[in-house]
Amino acid sequence: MELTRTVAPMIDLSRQEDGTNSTETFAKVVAEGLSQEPKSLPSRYFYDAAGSKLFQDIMALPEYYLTRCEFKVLTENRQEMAKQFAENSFFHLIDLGAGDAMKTKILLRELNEQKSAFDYVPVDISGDAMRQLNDSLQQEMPSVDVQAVVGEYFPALEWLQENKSERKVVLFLGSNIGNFKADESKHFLQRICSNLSPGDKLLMGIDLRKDPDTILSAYNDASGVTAEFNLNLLRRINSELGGNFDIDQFRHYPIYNPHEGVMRSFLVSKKDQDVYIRDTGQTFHFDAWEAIHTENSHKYSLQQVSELGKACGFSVETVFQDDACGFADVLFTVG
Ligand code: AVI
Repeated sequence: MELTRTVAPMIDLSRQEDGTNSTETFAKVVAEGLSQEPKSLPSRYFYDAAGSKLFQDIMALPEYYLTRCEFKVLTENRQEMAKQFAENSFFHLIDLGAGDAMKTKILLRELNEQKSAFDYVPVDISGDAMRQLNDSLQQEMPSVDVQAVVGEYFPALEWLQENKSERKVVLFLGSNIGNFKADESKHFLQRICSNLSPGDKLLMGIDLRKDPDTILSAYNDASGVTAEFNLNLLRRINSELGGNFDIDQFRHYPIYNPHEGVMRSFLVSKKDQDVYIRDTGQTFHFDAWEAIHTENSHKYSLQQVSELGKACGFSVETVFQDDACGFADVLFTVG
C-alpha cells in the first residue's frame, strides 16, 4: 500500500506579533539595554544566521552536555513517551522552536512505529528552517502529516487553539525555558497553559542542577565557540544597526552561581572605549572592564520544576530523567 501524506501549506504568522523581528525594534532594544546600568542585551538576538550556525556548533561540543543528554533521555524513554502522548486518541504534536527537529524525530519515528494517530505542527520563527524540515520529513517519514507554522510561539498557539480542536501535546525541548528570567518563565508557562485545554500535555526539557564545574565548562568551551556565539551579538549590531564595536576589545565571560542555579554570560570591555551605533543615533561609553550581561541559563531542581508547573496550571505526569547526565524531560498535564 502506498503511503499518503498531507502536505498542508505553511501557516505564516511571522508578521503578526509586535515587530520583534524588525530592525527598528532591534535598535530600540539595543539602545535601552546599553543605556541602562548595568548594561544588558537580550539573548533572543543571538540567533541570526551566523548565531544559529554557531549554536549548532555548540551543540556538538564535548563540553556542551545538554543536547547529548536530552538525546539520551528521549531515546531511552521514547516508547513510554509515545504511549503517554497517544492515549489511544488523535492529537496534535506541537513543537515550539522546532528548528531541524533532530530530537523530535526520535519521537516521531516511535509514534509512527506505534501507529499513533497524530499530526505534527512544528513552530519556528525561521521560514527557511520550516521549509527544510518539511522537505526532510517528506523524505524520511512520508506518512507523517505536517502542518508547519512560521511565527512566534504565542500567535501560533492562539491560532492552533482557534483552528484545531483536538487534543494537544506541546514540546518545549532543549532547556530553552532556562533562558527566561524567573518571572518570564512563569508568565511563559501560564500563557502556554491558557492556550491549552484540560488533559492537554507539555513535555519540557530541563537542565538540572549539577557540579558547577560541569555547568561552567559547557558555557566556556576550550575551543572558544561559545565566546564567538556571545561576541556575534556585537557583530550583528555592527552589520544590522551600523555599530562600530571593535570585537577584539570585548571578551566573553561566563560565571555560574550555584546558590541561584544561574549560569550568566557577559561581554566585558577590555578598555575604556566609545561605541557609536548609527541606527540608534547614540554613542555608548564603556569603562575598562565594564560588562554587558547577555544571557541567563537557569538550572533547576526537580522540586522547583514541579512547583513552577503547579503555579502555572500544570501537574507533573512523569519525569523522564538521566541521573548521570542531570537532564530531565518532564511531562506535564494541564489541570
Ligand atoms: C538555547 N539555550 C538553551 C542554550 C543554553 O544552554 O542556555 C543557549 C546557549 N548559550 C550558550 N550556550 C548555549
